[in-house]
Amino acid sequence: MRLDATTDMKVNEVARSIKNMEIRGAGLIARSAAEALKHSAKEFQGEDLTALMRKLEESKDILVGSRPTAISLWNAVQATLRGSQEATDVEELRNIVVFNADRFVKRSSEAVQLIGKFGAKRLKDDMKILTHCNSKAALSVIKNAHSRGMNIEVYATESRPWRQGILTVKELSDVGIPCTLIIDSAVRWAMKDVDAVFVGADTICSNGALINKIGTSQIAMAASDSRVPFMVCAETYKFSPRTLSGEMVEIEERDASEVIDAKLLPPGVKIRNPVFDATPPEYIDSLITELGVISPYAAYEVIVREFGQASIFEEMGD
Ligand code: RUB
Repeated sequence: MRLDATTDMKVNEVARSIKNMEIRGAGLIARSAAEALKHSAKEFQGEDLTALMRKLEESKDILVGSRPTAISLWNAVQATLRGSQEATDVEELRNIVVFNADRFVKRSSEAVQLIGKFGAKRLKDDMKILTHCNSKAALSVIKNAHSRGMNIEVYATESRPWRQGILTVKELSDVGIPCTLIIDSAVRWAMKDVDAVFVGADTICSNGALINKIGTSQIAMAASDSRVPFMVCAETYKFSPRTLSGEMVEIEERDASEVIDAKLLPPGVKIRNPVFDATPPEYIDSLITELGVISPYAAYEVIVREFGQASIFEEMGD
């Protein structure tokens, strides 16, 4: 990541916080990037339109470079800068960016609420739900069902190495939802008690595959083996137009020190720390989006509806 002293501090600060995971989860990353671009536009001094345009482009690159896997980040900056080329002066450009950023943040937050409502209709009283990592969208479903008076219990995976499962059990316990924390390797053991799995998404590919926290694909396989529905909660800005143009999703690999202190291991032992994995569409029962509950095989239609086939290839420079 390039941290540029001429780019405003807010963008650098947000990019740094995304990189070091103070800001995490694909939805929050996206909203924070939109807010950072808005701040950049608002703080710009002077009347030089080209200078503001350059500054926003630099800010976009810094933000997009902060974490590689979640398409929500890229979609958020694209949505925030949409139409900016048409601006004829600084004031107009600033207004476009502020309007777009506010709209993105509002729609994104509303989408999480709608997903909660739609998803809760798939739950019934006394169900046991398993969730992985810490997804605002997935937890929105569980909280919505609870707020409608359903008695829901949750198995939350620890999600090594960052242990986001602890955030999940705190968030759910705070609203009175009974939780059991399990280590990641206990998923298959727990599946006998589980009625449905709800997870979030970092990226939905054009073929319907899900990219989410490492271990998600093993959970999907265990769920399939036990005939437990595997549901994915994904706002439409988690769908990737880039995969439609043939790009593969880059799976982030973080520093080995997050897994274990290498000094504790015999010399020469390698450590790998992949952060996300891919779950094929055949393991996914439904995608819960703000447009409704759909099949993973409808991902292509969502991408074209949301991003427009022509504009996808224009934006990619193809
Ligand atoms: C978080 C993760 C979440 C998705 C969706 O990974 O994989 O399941 O980002 O989250 P990390 P949300 O902790 O590495 O960012 O529904 O909140 O957007």
